[in-house]
Amino acid sequence: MEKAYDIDTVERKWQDRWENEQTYSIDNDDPRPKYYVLCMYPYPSGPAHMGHVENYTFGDLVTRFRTMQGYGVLSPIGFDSFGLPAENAAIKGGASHPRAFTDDKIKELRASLKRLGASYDWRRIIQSHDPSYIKWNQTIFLKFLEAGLAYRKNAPVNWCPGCQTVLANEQVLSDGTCERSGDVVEQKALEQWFFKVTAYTEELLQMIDSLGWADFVKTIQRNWIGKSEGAEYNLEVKDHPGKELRAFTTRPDTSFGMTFVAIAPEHSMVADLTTPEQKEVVDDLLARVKMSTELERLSESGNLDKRGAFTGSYAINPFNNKPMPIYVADYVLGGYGTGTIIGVPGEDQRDWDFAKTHGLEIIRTVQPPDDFDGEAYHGDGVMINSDWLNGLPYKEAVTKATDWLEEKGIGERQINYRLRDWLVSRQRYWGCPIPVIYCEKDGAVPVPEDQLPVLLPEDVEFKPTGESPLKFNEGFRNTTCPKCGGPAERETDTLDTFVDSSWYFLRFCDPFAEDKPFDFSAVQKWMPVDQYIGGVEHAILHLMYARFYMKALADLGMAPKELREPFARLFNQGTIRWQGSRMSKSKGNLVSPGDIFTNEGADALRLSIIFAGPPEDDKDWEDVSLEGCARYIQRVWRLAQGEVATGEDREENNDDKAIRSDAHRALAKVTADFERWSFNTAVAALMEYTNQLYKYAQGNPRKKTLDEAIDILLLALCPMIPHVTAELWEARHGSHIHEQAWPKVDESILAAQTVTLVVQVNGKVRDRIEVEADITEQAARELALGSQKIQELLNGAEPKTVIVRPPKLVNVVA
Ligand code: ANZ
Repeated sequence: MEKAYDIDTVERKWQDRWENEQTYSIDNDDPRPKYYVLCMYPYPSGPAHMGHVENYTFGDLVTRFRTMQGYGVLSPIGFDSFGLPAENAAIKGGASHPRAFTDDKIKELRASLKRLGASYDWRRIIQSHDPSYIKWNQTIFLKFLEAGLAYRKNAPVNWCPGCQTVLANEQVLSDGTCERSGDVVEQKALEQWFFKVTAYTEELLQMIDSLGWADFVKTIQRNWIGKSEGAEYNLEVKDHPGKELRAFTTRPDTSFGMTFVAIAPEHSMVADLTTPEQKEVVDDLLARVKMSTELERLSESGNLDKRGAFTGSYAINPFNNKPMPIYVADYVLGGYGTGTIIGVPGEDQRDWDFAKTHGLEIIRTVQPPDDFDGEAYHGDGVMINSDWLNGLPYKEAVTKATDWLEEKGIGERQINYRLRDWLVSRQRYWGCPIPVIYCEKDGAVPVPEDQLPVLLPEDVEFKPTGESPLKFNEGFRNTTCPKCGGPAERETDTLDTFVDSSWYFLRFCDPFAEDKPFDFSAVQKWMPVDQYIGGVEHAILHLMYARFYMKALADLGMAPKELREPFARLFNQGTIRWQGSRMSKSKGNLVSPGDIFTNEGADALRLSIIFAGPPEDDKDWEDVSLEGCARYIQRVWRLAQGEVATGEDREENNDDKAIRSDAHRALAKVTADFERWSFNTAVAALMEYTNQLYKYAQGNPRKKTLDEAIDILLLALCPMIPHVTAELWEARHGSHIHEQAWPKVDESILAAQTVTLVVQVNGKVRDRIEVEADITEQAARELALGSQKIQELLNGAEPKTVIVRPPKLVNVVA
């Protein structure tokens, strides 16, 4: 492809200029209406990959578009720079130190974001590992601690008996053994730090409705919170008066179908209920459960036979006073509900499977449709086999059964949530130190604020022991108690990196503040984020934690109290794949943006990704038409440089009117498409318009019309291809396109409801006429045949056939 201009030089020229002139820097007292665009700040893993390119291209498009619309746009960038990969690189010898590794990667990523043409307020850069960020991260931790939102408790961790240490999940192999010693990893309870997310469960749930997020993300959030309404009730243990189990169920109506009871392996009564004869099988099961993860336990596959053991005891079903065998079953979780379930195989599939393998009876209590068989029935229906509930629709039976439990004093209505508090401590080096000191006399003492930040020591042994490397650094660990001055030890765990990303969007509002995490007025000015952009992999944890932080900070008086939600609108882009699979170095299918920047250019790459499909869809690299987009940009160049035509000064004719109408229609469509994140259709509309414009230019264009039409094209394209449009605009006007206003659509043109009627002679387009959208067939024929151009072409001859398709086409066969 012959290049009309030197892409690399032009793009770099503008990138330097945007950086030097701080085109997208914005002050907090900017008078324009505010708009806050934020792409999830990246983990610095080296030069940008295609995922980054997509994410930051969309963000940049929105930034430039909103700026042209007259908003004062805050568009910051930073780096989520703590985390495992940097530490692992140091462990594996790929880097001298996590800090050196991280700083290098940041440099590389920063350079490629600049080379992509992404424009930020570079003054506002935040890095999670900067002392200034650590300081405020720790200050917030201490505020949480003071308010009871941070606390310490025993929690199960992976424990390797061979190495005598804690392992991260990543260090446990899929067969449940330690990656180093090969020993079977156990679950062991250790003291850990938590954030009390559950203090906000209901608000986190209620406010989901108010968010401008995709429905599926809202559903993921709702399911994660997992509110379920049901009942808890007591079941007496047979032959042990006074001994009771308590079960949680969302379907008390099914109680007459109960054929067993199951308790979690962690249930406090397991040993108590297990008879001597059953001790061996129960112990066996407990040993196996110790090795499995919660996910494995909840999965519906696997050998169910091995997953339950009879305790030898029975519980009395209060609904019919029949004895039910009590099992220990791994699919009952210790941390949910009461850790005891009623086994109702007729309506619950896992209970069905369990009953089948253990030879337990199955009694249906909701009448399934006639042809239904072979599995549990979850649908609607009326009650059967249920004594005084028979004949009721099941929903009414739920209420009646619950009322009965409450009247008899056997049970109560109960709401349960799946959401758990957030375990924030990590036995890792490359993270934010937890600012707590342990003293024999005073216990856990917060580090005084004037001693913050607590920074990481540099000289640390990274070799994995499973325990925090900080533990072995005497200089860091040993300190004095801030209260009594006696010898004390620092906390050696560090904070989960999700802590860092839970409030960085607030710090962006005021990264310059030295004496506080951020100024209230700055946050009041910019928050909430108007458009948040990021991958769907963050649909649960990051978004939930950030929402929790916002509420907690507001309640602690650290953020404006009316600010409850951080992200007003959220967009989750799809991923770019290679023949259906993930692009990765190990698969050798990585397409490097770096080469494309120098060959086809950042503009072509940006445009081709925008054009490849709806932004939310996954795309395959094969569908990205880089070459096509590069060629398109060359065409725009030739057109705007006057290589096709410059036009002449004359009165406006029908052709001019038609192209002007095309321009404003395209502009109206692009504006609307940008608003609704339909970027690919905006590109399609502009490409079609460019074709019309090219043809117009090749005819007999009028200078004034051609100029306006090209200007509209450049302005509409510039959020997507910012470099080439800036270069062309400068050549045409001597000014900076990124300081121009978004062009106004001439509403009178749209209001006229006219369309372009294309007149072809023998299949070739010979004329275009603006007509009313509701033109009749007869009128269209007369107009077309009466056109001066067509008359000249026909030169008096009678056309053979005239095909009329109002309002868009008349085809004359001569
Ligand atoms: C009988 C029943 C019949 C149930 C039926 C469901 C459907 P959600 O809705 O997610 O809250 N359950 C209770 N505690 C459990 C635990 N600790 N571990 C595993 N499962 C537990 O789920 C509540 C339902 O999950 C409860 O209602 C119980 O099964 C089970 F047609 O009781 B159900």
